[in-house]
Amino acid sequence: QAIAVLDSGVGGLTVVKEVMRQLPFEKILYFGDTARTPYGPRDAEEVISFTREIVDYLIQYQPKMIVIACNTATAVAMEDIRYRVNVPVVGVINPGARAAVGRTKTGVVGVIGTEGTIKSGAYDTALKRLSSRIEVVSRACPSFVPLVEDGNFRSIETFRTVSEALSPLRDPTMDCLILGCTHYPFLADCISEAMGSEVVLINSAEETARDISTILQENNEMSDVEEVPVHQFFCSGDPRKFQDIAQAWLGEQIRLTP
Ligand code: DGN
Repeated sequence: QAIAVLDSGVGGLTVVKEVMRQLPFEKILYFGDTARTPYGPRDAEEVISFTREIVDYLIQYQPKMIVIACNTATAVAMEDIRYRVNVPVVGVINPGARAAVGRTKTGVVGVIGTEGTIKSGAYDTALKRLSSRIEVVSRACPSFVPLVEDGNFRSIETFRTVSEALSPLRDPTMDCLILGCTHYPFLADCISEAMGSEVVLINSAEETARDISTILQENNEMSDVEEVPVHQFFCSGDPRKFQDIAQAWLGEQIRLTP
């Protein structure tokens, strides 16, 4: 049985990469909704309905777990999906919040994400639930996802766009910045350069993969075959573009099912 991972596009591959590293014998089924990306500007109802459709598709493969590797969908659709399926559902917001609370010394945590994620206030809630002394500074960065979906990670224009979007966030007391969109680790070099080396970037993938591992262990569902499986990828948009980005990011050939 596989772990099903979904996102609005290529962003969830940042979580896939970490699952492959921490849990190399687990088979992954990935769905990237590249035809309907970005989810960020869409209203909650629409994101919930897209997420349901993808989950209904993936569930046919009888996965042992669903990972919503999209902050926008986690923020608005996680509870709905939990009621809909009878396998564990893992999101990316609580793991990212936990990692930030563990790392910050000043207690001032930045959060960047899509408009949908920031508007939902899901990170504020998750961070404040973990620690009442955390001060949250957040900002929506709608220009980032299209850059990533176009494979435009390191150009001068990308750096300029990132730097401009982040300039209002610069705060000398902020020591952690949560990459509250799974697309953003693709832009980590530019984000880090724009924020300065004193700001630690929090990528929720590592912590999410740890949650996945804990749940599999608790349920006694870790793969018992010590062999690297062939993962399966689906996307709703341009297959070539998806494959190029996925292979470059994961550093290996992928099997994309049309
Ligand atoms: N990767 C998604 C997220 O983490 O929010 C959404 C990106 C998007 O569709 N705008």
